[in-house]
Amino acid sequence: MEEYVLFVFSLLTLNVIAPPPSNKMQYRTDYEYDQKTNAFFKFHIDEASLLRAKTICQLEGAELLVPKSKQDFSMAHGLFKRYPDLGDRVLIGNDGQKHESAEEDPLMRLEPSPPDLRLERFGPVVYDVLTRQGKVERTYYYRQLPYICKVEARDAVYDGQCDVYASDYKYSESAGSCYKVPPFALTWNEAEAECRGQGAHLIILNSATEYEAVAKFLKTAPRIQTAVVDYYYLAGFRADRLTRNFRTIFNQSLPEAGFATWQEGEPNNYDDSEYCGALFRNNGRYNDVDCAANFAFICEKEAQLKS
Ligand SMILES: *[C@@H]1O[C@H](CO)[C@@H](O)[C@H](O)[C@H]1NC(C)=O
Ligand SMILES: [Ca+2]
Ligand SMILES: [Ca+2]
Repeated sequence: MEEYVLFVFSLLTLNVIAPPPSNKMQYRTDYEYDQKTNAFFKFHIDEASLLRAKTICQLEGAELLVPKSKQDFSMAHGLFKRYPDLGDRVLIGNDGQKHESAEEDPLMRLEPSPPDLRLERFGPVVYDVLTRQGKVERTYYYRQLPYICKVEARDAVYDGQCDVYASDYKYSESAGSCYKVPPFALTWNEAEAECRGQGAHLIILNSATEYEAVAKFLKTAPRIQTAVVDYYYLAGFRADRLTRNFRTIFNQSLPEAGFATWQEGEPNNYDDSEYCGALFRNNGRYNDVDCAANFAFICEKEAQLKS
């Protein structure tokens, strides 16, 4: 007992004096830690409207960057530097301060209004941008821009049982895995990247037991409004373009993975455009769907073994 107490004590002391490098702060694999701000950042080089940028940051458990401190500006500057070709402005959140208007860029007015501009209906679209030179400017013309998400270390969620950097994963004891339907629809490639970002992967059924657990999970799974149809969920397998052999993201055939039951009449490769895997909401069976269409998807992470 004394030895045990001593052991724990020395561990604690060690931790206080010098945290080992393996203990370094971690969030989603696509976020990076900055010690000076004690926060995680992600530079989204894909261009988005203000509404979409805010939404995506939130879905990633973060917020659209509102640069406040010197360290925020210096971090943003560092992120900018990695993309010399990117352009000179990123979208940022409104800090409530007054800022000079950005110089008018005549090109902006030629761009068509995006569909989700209609959602931003509370007055004129006014937003702040951060320039490469570190200046905050106010803009009145609509334009899609890259953006930066930030989450404070204390707000960066880690689910220890499911070993993922996200909340709301449902643990299934019989399957030994955790599942989540993120609240937005994506293409197959984007969905797989999003699951990976959380530390998970697109779902793969590995046994009849897991199939049953997932069929049950699907009965209460959310329907995603932005999906082209709301009764499929993307899964972690796809077909080779030439052979149409389906393999999982871990390069197993479906029988090797442990479950290979298709819905009746599937895979039908409708319109020769269905090369990606999905499962039916009503019974969990497999279907082939269009890789480029936006569908809901299920991320899976094998649960941590309890010690
Ligand atoms: C996947 O597995 C197949 C069959 O075992 C093999 O021929 C192929 O090289 C593998 N692909 C990758 C990317 O490892
Ligand atoms: Ca699985
Ligand atoms: Ca199909």
